[in-house]
Amino acid sequence: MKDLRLVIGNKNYSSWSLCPWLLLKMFDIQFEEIQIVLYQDNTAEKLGPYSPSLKVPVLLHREITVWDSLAICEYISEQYLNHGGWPANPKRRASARSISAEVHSGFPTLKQEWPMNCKASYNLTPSPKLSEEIARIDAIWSSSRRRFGENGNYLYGRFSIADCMYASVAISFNAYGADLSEEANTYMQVLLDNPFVQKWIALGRLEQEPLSIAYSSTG
Ligand SMILES: N[C@@H](CCC(=O)N[C@@H](CS)C(=O)NCC(=O)O)C(=O)O
Repeated sequence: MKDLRLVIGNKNYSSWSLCPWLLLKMFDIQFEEIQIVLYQDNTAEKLGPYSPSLKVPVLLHREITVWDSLAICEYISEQYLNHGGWPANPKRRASARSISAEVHSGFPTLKQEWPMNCKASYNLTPSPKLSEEIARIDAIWSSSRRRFGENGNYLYGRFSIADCMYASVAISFNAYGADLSEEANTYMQVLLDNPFVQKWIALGRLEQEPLSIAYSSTG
């Protein structure tokens, strides 16, 4: 058994599982992946031994359990990356933490109306509320790229936890056909071209669980 284990849900639907999974992959941290199929009759029973919240993701590190995507990313950054999961500069770090918290706690319409689905390919007109949320995310991406992105292609130049937190949004925007500014669209494409995001999408597409079950909860 590996020192570090990450419990995740269906790759096709579990947007929050993608965040710490991507961080671990990007920083080449070895871990064992435990996948639990969500929204089945026995899902709670299977999650019970691992997850106090009965949700995924959950990180198991020796006797320590960390649940909730952002808390897990923080823990990985602290324990394995010497805090390098965030930008080193305090101003950039504050911004990265703010936009990560914003997507973690916000954008309820996006999560409800355009949940991550690696198999989806639509061109949908968003509702007015969803359009507002898309515009806000577009502004976050464009402004971070413009102000802080000079040393690379990610929001703060080099890859950070903020990119992990927005990876599933890129998958949704691409899947449902969000109309973005050029800057935001370029960044979305950077996330979609990331080899580990591509791997996640490819594996998600192979999963067979029916949509009707997975759509019973936002994820
Ligand atoms: N705030 C939590 C949300 C976790 C969450 O809602 N996970 C979904 C899958 S992405 C889940 O476990 N759903 C199972 C359920 O609600 O029964 C996080 O960021 O980790």
